[in-house]
Formats: sequence, structure tokens, C-alpha cells
Amino acid sequence: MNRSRSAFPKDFLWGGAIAANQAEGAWDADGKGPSIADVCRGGIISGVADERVEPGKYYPSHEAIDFYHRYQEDVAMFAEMGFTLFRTSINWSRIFPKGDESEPNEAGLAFYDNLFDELLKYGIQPMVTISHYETPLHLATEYGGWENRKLIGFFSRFCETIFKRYKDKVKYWMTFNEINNMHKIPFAAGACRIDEGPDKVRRIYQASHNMFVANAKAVKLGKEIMPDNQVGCMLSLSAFYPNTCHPDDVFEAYEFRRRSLFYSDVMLRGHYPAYMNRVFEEFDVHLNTEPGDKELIRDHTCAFLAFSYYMSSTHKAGMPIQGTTGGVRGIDNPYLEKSSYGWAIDPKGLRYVCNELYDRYEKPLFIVENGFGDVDVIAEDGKIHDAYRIDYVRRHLIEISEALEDGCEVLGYAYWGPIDIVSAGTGEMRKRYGFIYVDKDNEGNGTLKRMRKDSFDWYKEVIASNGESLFTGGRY
Ligand code: P53
Repeated sequence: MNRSRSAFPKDFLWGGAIAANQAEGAWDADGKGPSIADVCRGGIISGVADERVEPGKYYPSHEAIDFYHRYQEDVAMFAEMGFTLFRTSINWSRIFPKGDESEPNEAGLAFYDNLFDELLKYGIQPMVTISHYETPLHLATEYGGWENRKLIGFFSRFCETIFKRYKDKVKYWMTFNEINNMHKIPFAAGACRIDEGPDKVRRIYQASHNMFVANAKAVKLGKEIMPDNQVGCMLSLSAFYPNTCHPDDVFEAYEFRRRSLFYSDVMLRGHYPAYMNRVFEEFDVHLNTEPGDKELIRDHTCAFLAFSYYMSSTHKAGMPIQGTTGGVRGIDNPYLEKSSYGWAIDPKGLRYVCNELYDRYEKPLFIVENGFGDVDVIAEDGKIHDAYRIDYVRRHLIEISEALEDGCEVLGYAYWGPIDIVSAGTGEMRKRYGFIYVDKDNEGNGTLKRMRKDSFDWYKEVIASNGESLFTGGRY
């Protein structure tokens, strides 16, 4: 059915999303301690993670785009685009520099007060990721990251501190960014150094269990401290297809998808699903749990499901899952084009995933990451004509409108990297997502000057028309 009008509700939230470590810089300013991101060269996902900050080496997070000092200018541009939503993370090691202190760092807390006030001044709702690939380094080196149950206590203290402080400023919270990426990137997602080995899977599930308990405690604290606000979970849920209609392909793709949905199953339905018994048996997983874990997980489920969606992947039975930056990639889908980074462009996959998730959970969905990362070229007229980005976003937004028509409850859309930031995958600046260009290269050279791309005006028009311009053509 072709629609000529958009289905976005009046209160649909429009905006963008970043992560603190990919944007803020100021990695050791005002009492901040180092995070796991601050020791990564070449990206938190596929780069090299040093034990400590080594002098003379280039770490992209240390300056990033200096959002810490330039947020006023950047927020003003988000406001110009008409944002009503802005997702960022609270850099844990600004608040608890080592992670295990009993008292927070006031200067770190003050920064987020200022940032949130600045957003609210323009009517932009801040949305917070509590932990986005930036656990305090000390918790990784001294405690072994989330494999250690002690992190539950440190995380709860962090949550309690920021909930109390920002409860009147932040309505929507998410516990762990892309928690289902524990399997692919346990260091980024869980601050654990888990190499290949016979007990790899067991260790990952143990760390995940500890995170589930921490998630449930965060939901509980949230309800106690800020009953009108909501704590949700966040997963990487790009689409996943069988390569052919061969039943082996179909079933194996289904099984692999469940390895991801397992995370939302636990956090939204409140228990370990039956299908995991067999997986745990296969990998000899015997979880260390404590009395009360089960009840906490059961009684404190998340209020919404937030997710990132960039692409789709296809799976052929028997194939190992390819863990590359950008996620699982499988084999080429002949029906789809790819970005120059090899990510298959699949707008309809987003409609598919919205339906898949809403069918399964019947809880509100939040699209908190979606975007097109590629190399931008400054044209002769000094501007960036990113028609490819406009095309990508337009097609994905139209599919969200379709999903809304299908009956899915989608609360908002936060475009990933509305301003160019450091790539989590590669640590590059060259892989750009922004509607706003930042003058900086992979080696850290550049003036950091901001510049509007063509997509800036385009997105502004989409928001101003509440999605109507997607269908009428607008100026583009
Ligand atoms: P970059 C894999 C699959 C989906 C999302 O990635 C992923 C990943 C890891 O790359 O990560 C999210 O910067 C993540 C962000 C990240 C964004 O995707 O490699 O939450 O921190 O920047 C885009 O292009």
C-alpha cells in the first residue's frame, strides 16, 4: 500500500545520538579518570587496547571532536535542525574516575548538568545511555570487568548518583549500549578481556548474567528514585536473514537471531528463556548466581526496548558468524547495495525488525541509532553534498512510518552521529555520519571547525514537517 502521508504521531521524538567517548574528548579534564575507550588505538571495537595510556601514542578519544568544550555551539545547531531528542552517554569515569570510589566527582556531574540544561533550553529532551563502551579502565584492569560481580555494586552506585542528580532533566535512560555485543566485543561491551579459548562462551554468559542483575537493579532504583521516568535496555538489532529458503539456513539464522534476542528476552520478559538450556548445555555453561538474582530479574523488567539498526546480514548454515566492525555480516545479499564500508543498505529491514520486536514484546520501541557512515568529500564550492546520506535516511524513515502503520509503537528516532564523531569500529574520523561536518582527520589534524552538510537542511525540513516532507518530496 502506498501512503502519501506520514504516520508519525505528533509527539514523536526526533533527534540524534552520540556516545561520550566518541565525541567529548577532554579525556582527563576536571578529574576524569581513563576509560577503556581511552586506551584504544584504532577504535574500541577492532583496535588495539593498551593496558594503560602510553605516552606518544595517538588515541582518538582523547580529543575526539572536543564536544566537552564546544557543546553549546553543537547543541545550538541541533536546535536549529529542530531536534526534540538527543541521546548521549554519561562518561562513567567523569563521575567515578576509577569506578570504585564511594563519592562522585562533582566537576563531572556539573558538566552533565550544564549539557542537559543547554538541551532543555531549546526543548530538546536528553536521553542517557548509562554505559556506552566506556567503563572506567580501573574496573577492567583491577577487577576484570563485568566477569566480576563486584561491578554490580559499582554500577548501582553510579546509577543511584546520576538518577538522583538528573531525575528532573532526563526522562529516558538505557543501561548498557548494545549489550548483546558481549559475544562479539566483550572488551568494549563488558570491559572483560576474553580471548578465544575453551571457556570463552561460558565467561561471556557469566559476565552477561552479572549485567542482567545490574540492569534489574538499575530499573528498580529508577522506579524508586524517579517513578515518572523510564529505564530501558539497548541492543544492536540490525536485521538477520537466512541466505536461502533451505530449512537449514532458515533454522540456523533463527537460532543465531535468538542469541541476540536472548538479551532482550531476559531484560523485557524477566527470565531466562527455555531455549537457552540447550545452548548452556552445549557450551558447558553453569552460571554463578546468588539468591535473589532470579527475583530481581523477574520483578524489574525494562520499560522499553531501544536498538541500533544499520544494515542486514544473511546467514548460510554452517558458516561461522563473521565478527567484523559493523557487526555480523555473513555473505553478500544480491538484492542490496552496500556502503563503501561494506554495510548492506536495507531500509525495509528496519520495518521488518520493528515488527519482529513489537510482535515479541509489545513494549515501546526506540530507534536510537541508525545512520550512514562514509567518506565525505568537500566539493569545489566548499560544501558537502551528501545526497547518499539523505537517500539512506529518507528511505529508513519511510519504513519507520510503515512500521507505525503496521501498529508498532515507536517513540522516537535518534540518528547516529548527527555531528561527525570518532568511529567506534575503526577509530577513524574519515568514516562520517554527520549532518554537521567536523574538520579533523584520522591522525588528529584539523581545526575542529563545524560546517553544515546538505543533509542538515534536509533533516531540518523532515523534523519541521513531522515526516510529511518525506512523502511530498520537500525541497530535495
Ligand atoms: P562505527 C556493530 C553493529 C552495529 C552497531 O559504528 C555497532 C557495531 C559496532 O561497530 O556499534 C554501534 O562507528 C555503536 C556506536 C558506533 C556505531 O554503531 O563503527 O553503538 O558506538 O559508533 C557505528 O561506524
